Parts: sequence; structure tokens; C-alpha cells
Amino acid sequence: MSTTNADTETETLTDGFHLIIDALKLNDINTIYGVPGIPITDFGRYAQAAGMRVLSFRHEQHAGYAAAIAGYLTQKPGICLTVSAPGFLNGLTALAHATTNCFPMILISGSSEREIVDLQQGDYEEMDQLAIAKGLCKDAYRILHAEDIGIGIARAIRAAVSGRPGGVYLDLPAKLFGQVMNAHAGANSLVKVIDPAPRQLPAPEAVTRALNELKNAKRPLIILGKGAAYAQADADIRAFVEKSGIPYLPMSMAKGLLPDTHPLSAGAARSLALKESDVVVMIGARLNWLLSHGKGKSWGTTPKRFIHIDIEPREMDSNVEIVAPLVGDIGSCVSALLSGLGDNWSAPPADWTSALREKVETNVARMAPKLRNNNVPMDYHGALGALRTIIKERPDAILVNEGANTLDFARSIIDMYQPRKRLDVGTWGVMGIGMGTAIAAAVETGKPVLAIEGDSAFGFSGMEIETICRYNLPVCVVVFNNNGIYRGTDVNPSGGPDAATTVFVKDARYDRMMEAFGGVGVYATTPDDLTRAVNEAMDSGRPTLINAVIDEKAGTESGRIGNLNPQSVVSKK
Ligand code: OXT
Ligand code: ADP
Ligand code: MG
Repeated sequence: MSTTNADTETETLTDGFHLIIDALKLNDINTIYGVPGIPITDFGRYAQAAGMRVLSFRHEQHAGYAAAIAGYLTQKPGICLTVSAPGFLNGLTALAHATTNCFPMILISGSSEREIVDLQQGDYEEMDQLAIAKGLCKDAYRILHAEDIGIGIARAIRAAVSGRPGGVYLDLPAKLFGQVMNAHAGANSLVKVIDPAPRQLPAPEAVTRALNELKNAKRPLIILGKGAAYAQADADIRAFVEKSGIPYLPMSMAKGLLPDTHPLSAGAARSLALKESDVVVMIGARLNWLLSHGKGKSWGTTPKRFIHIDIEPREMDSNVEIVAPLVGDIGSCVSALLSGLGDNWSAPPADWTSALREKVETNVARMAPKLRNNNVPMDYHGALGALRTIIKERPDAILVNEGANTLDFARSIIDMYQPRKRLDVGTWGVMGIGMGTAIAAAVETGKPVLAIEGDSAFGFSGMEIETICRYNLPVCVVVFNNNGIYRGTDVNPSGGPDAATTVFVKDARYDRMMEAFGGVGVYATTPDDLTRAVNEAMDSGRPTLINAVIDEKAGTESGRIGNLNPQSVVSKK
């Protein structure tokens, strides 16, 4: 941008729009997920003109979920761009989700004029966004002056990725975009963040303490969480598991960090592994609800000693006593443990490893015939048996998964073979991550994506199939259509004309939604139909939606977490 000033001298100018773009690009951030509108419409245009990939969604929440998972996959903050108040609020759920899951993300929202907002004079989309965001993310900043853009974006990036990653809110008032400054001074004000997520080495005595615990273990177990997958320390984690000979249990999104078919995987002997283990090494997993807080029935009666690797010191002792806290980044901690094993390390007692192995084999063998059934309408096992084979044959495809039964059955049925290929509902069990996650997975990795969706789950983000078609992304969505939430069989207990609370229109044709946008729609009633259609979609790379007809009686209430439903003691019939 250039202009001539009154003194006939030519001064080259830049503005807020371009400084923000330059600051992001300087930090290798080249993709934005968002929804345009006042005051960020032109920002999106300029960013696209400057060579950034700017993907417009139909709703900010899904752009936000896309940004969150982009952060998880790349270790760089995913960017979600929204308009003020309602757009900001739509993006906020995803920002909170990113923070809860420890994914680095920056929600950038345009906002209204400070002077008017602070006097509550009723500006267009007036809202004190910064104040609202603060409680829901790791950090929140506002930039008021063009000369602060460089430092503001640097702070946001560092806050998102350093230490425990999380969501950051960046508030950009409308006036900022048009502010001008000398281009040379502007360029000099930008900051390239050096070493945004510094390694954090564990203290040597903490490593020794952990190794001593391990040496004394009779029934050790490693639990791998999505933090371990995020850390991208894949080779060292595998080497640590294999050299130590300790069986491991992958949390849902850690599946594939080592192949699920690995001889040390205790994934198919989960209950036994939790109950009988005596020393448990947590790597990038929290002892939250997904692990029954480290205590109670699921953990059996064998006393536990926990070794916990995490970058966040406050995670230690959050639920139970941690006898060997190992605070640091997973790469450094695991490599320290690995070298500490030394040459004389002896594998855990064979009675432990073979008991787990036997249980795994029994459970796998018990499941096998169910996966080959050809029932029509399909049940979860029949349909997922077909999809399991597809992932086995295409291990680098990315699997996105949400629903209740659709999620829980798929998690245990579909083996994963490579790290960071299974993306799902995360710590909160959020329905609605589906299409945003699928879009970012395709955009960030270029790999084919298979999204296995409960029909309810799909509904939360279904409109984004237009986005998938618009960008012609290699995404194949399979909707497990059982006519409802958990099951399609509920009836209104009052006998009245309204549908029951958990049921949908019977035999809805989700495949036709995809056709409306120029994608491929398929109606599948058998596992063979499903196999054929998914393979075709994956070979062609064309956006595809397969409506898989599932027996409406097949599911259970809340899938495998029905125990969390409160029970009434005075239920009225
Ligand atoms: O060892 P044991 O014997 O125990 O056996 C275990 C393994 O050893 C074994 N296993 C295997 N056997 C053989 N072979 C292999 N390969 C194998 N692998 C494992 O299998 C068992 C089970 O293993 P698993 O899965 O590892 O273990 P388990 O015990 O299940 O693990 C416990 C947990 C807690 C870790 C696990 O269950 C888990 O990760 N759960 C996550 C659950 C979750 O997050 N659910 C989503 C939320 S549900 C609910 O809230 C829903 N809503 C409400 C709602 C939400 N969520 N969000 C928003 C924004 N609004 C509303 C809604 C609306 S779900 C829902 C929609 C549902 O309807 P849909 O139509 O979408 O879906 P359908 O139900 O299909 O209709
Ligand atoms: P899961 O749901 O798979 O059990 P969680 O989300 O509960 O996993 O836990 C992930 C943990 O990983 C968080 O406590 C987070 O602080 C930690 N974490 C994330 N990245 C790193 C890293 N690079 N080094 C160490 N810990 C990490
Ligand atoms: Mg359903």
C-alpha cells in the first residue's frame, strides 16, 4: 500500500489487515478456518489474496472444531476467525473444547468499538468478548494498536503451544484493521516466535524415582493418552514400550500410536489391565472420568502406584497420589526413561504379560464372528466389521468418529495402525466435532478421511457437507442411521402425538443431502454395500455420504457410559 504525503515525500504504508496476515505468515501459519462478516470480511479476502488458505464454513462452531484439531495434528495453533458477538459465541464452544483437550488453537474474533461497548451504548453486535472468553480458554488478549500486532500475535502463539497446549482468544476491534503505519516500521514490529514450545527436561532424580518404581513392579502397565500422540515422540514411545516389555493401554485418540495389533497392546483386555496392574505409567493421559479418576471398581483391589508423565505440574495428585511425578515434555521424559532402562533391564514377569495376552486373544476371538455377520438391517458389528477391514487395508486414512453406540463400538472394533489417525469426541464427549474435524484432517494432512457418524452426531454439523463439497475434499461420511439417539425405538411415554425425545424421522435419507451439493450419495443396507461404497469414495477422493441403515433396536442407552445417567427414585409413569 503506498501513498504520497503532503510534503511530496513518498511513504510506504501498511495497515492492520496486512500486519495481521504478515504476522501469521511469518510464524508459518497459513490456514484459517472461519465464517466471514463484519468486521473481518475484507481480512479474509486479503488473507486469501496473500496466499493463505482461508476456508469458509457454514457455522463458526465447526470452523472452531476444525482449528482445534488442526492444532492437534500440526502442533501449531489452528486459527478460527469469526465476526463479533454471535460469531464469537459460536466459536467459543470450540475454543473451550480445544482448551479442555489441550489442543493449541487461537480464536480470532473481530469486535465492536471499545468506547461504545464499554459505555454500553448499543453498538452493532456489542459485547465485551474479552471478558467472556477469559474463563473459557488458556489466555486472552486484545490488540488496540497496529504497532502491537506483531507482539500480540506472538503472545497468542506462544500461549497456545507452550507448556500444556490450549485455546487462546485474540480480540481484534474493527478499528484496528484499518489503522495505518509506516510499512518499514510495521515489518520491524513483527515477531517470529523462536522455539514456541520449548522442551522441558525432567529432573534427573524424578527419572530415577520413576525407574525405581518400574523395577519393583510385578504387573506394570503403560497408559498412552492423546497427549502422547500430540507430542509426536512416536519412535521413542514405541522403543520404550518394546524395550521395557510393559503392556500398554491406548486411550481412544492414542490408538495407533503403536498398532492396535501389537503384541504388547492390552486394548482388548482393558478391564483386566486396569484391575490387576500394580504400577501404572501415565503418558499424556489424565486420570479424569475416562479413567474413573484412578480409583474405584474399575481399578480393582490391587493397590496402585502411579508414575505420571505430563508437562503440567498441577496435573500431579489431581485425583490420586502420584508416587513418581515426571514433569516435562513427553519426548524428553520418555527418552530419559528409555536410556535409564539400560542393558540389563528385565521384562515384566511372564505370568502378567501372558495373562493379558490370553485375555486379548479371548476377547478378539469372541468378537470375530460378530464382525462377519450379514444381518439386514445391519447391526453395529456387521457394519463396523466392514469398515474395520477398510482401515486395515488403508492404514493411513484418517478416521473421525462420533455418536454414542457408533463411537463406542467403533473404538473397540476398528484397529488403528498409525499415530494420530483416530480423531473423536475427546475429553468432553462432544457431539458435533464431526464435519469440522473431517475437513481439517483432509486439509492439514491431504489424506483420505472416513467419518463414522451416529445420525444424531452427524446432525450437529451436517450442513458442513456443503463445505466439504465446495472445497472438494476427500471425505467419506458414513451415517449410522438408526433413526435416533442411542436407538430409534422410543415412544412418547405420555401417549401424545409428539415424537419421543430421542427419535428422529424414520428412514431419513441423509445421502440425498450430499447429492444436493454435488457430492456422491449412497444408500447402503448391507456390509457389502458399505464396503463397495467406501472403497469407491476413497479411490475417487470425491465427497461422499453413505446412509448406512442400522437396526433401530441395536443400540443401548448412552452406549458404554449408561452408568453416568442419573436414576430417578420417584419416576412417574
Ligand atoms: O476389557 P473389557 O471386558 O471391559 O472389554 C473392553 C475391551 O477390553 C474390549 N475391546 C476389544 N475386544 C475385542 N477386540 C478388540 N479389538 C477390542 N478392543 C477393546 O471392549 C471393551 C470396551 O473397550 P473400550 O471401549 O476400550 O473400554 P470402555 O470400558 O468403553 O472404556 C471406558 C471409556 C469411558 C474410556 C470409554 O467408554 C470412552 O472413551 N467413552 C467415551 C464416551 C463418550 O464420550 N461418549 C460420547 C457422549 S455420549 C452422550 O453424551 C451423547 N449425547 C449428548 C450430547 C453430547 N454428547 N454432546 C452435545 C454437544 N450435546 C449432547 C448425544 C446427543 S451421545 C449423543 C448422540 C447419540 O446418538 P447417535 O445417533 O449419534 O449415536 P448412536 O448411539 O449410534 O445412535
Ligand atoms: P486422554 O483423553 O487421551 O486420556 P488427556 O487429554 O486426558 O488424554 O491428557 C493429555 C495430557 O497430555 C494433558 O494432561 C496434557 O497436559 C499432556 N500433554 C500434552 N502435550 C504434552 C507434551 N508435549 N508433553 C507432556 N505432556 C503433554
Ligand atoms: Mg443414532
